[in-house]
Amino acid sequence: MQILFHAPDANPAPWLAELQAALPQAQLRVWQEGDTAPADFAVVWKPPAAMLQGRTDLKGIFNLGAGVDAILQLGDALPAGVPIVRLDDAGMGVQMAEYVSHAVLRYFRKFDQLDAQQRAGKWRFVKAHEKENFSVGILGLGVLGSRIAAALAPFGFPLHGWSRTQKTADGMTCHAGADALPGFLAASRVVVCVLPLTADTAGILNRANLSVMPAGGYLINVARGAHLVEEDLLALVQAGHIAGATLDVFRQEPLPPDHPFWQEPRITITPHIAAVTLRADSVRQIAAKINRLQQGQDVPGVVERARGY
Ligand code: NDP
Ligand code: OXD
Repeated sequence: MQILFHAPDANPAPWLAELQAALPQAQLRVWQEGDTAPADFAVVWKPPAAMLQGRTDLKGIFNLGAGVDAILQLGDALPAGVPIVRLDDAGMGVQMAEYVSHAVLRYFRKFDQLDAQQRAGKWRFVKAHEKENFSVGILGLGVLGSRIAAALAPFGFPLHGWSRTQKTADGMTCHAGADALPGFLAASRVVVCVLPLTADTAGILNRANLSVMPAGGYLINVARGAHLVEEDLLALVQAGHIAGATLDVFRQEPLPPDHPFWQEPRITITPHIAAVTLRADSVRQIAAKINRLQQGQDVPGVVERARGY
């Protein structure tokens, strides 16, 4: 079994060693420009078109992340009929739960204000927001969105969720489809975006939609930078309708030094670290799926190309 590897931001050596240990029968190689020798599987992050074009010999392409926007933008360069398999949680769910819980609680308990008071040497009582009016809405109720909802549930915030197909979940009001978006937004004091980036969801965090949120709303975007129209958020924060935001993803990454977000204290910036790809968990998951595919069995996490996730 031949496996191609390509992950430009990672050191390939430990990946190859761990994949080899998990799949002793495999022969692994880092893909190089011009390599068209046969292969059975590819393990990739942001692959170039030349790596995958015409490779109908592949039995599966494993994406080293949950989001598949970067690979799907290769369009017709992707070999038809070859399953593209994304990471299903693989240790990202708990990281997302930690990140979003932290951001929600920080805003709810006004820790920014408390930090500023400490820096100024002030001892002053600060009341949390009122919980019954502090509803949290999650855009995207898939693998990561449902893990975030489960982490927030014990705090007792009214919870809302929005997805393409209707869900039911104890303790959460579930909204589905484009027509239900305004009702979801109007009901969500805090909006957490954990949607895949698709033609339908690009730019969804725009002025019109963010304006539907209650005054004093707060945005947490852990999905993709292109979900957010950045100048619209800035205008709404500066106008006071949106109280602030915690953003992990941006249209341009790294965020350019002259980007106005850096100068806006109500916007908290993190460098796309909400949930990182964990090597051991990912290797375990990919090896198990390769073994299943080799035996002709189905695997979870196969991307529906037409729907974009
Ligand atoms: P899933 O595919 O499991 O879940 C996607 C959810 O979004 C589903 O509930 C789906 O609805 C919903 N959805 C998709 N399109 C629409 C639409 N048009 N309208 C309404 N709902 C829609 O993805 P994951 O939870 O695993 O990951 C989500 C995203 O998180 C990734 O695509 C990636 O961009 C981002 N991510 C960011 C990371 C970071 O560090 N910042 C790390 C990992 C992921 P339905 O259930 O009905 O299909
Ligand atoms: C992912 C990411 O999609 O790291 O997994 O953003």
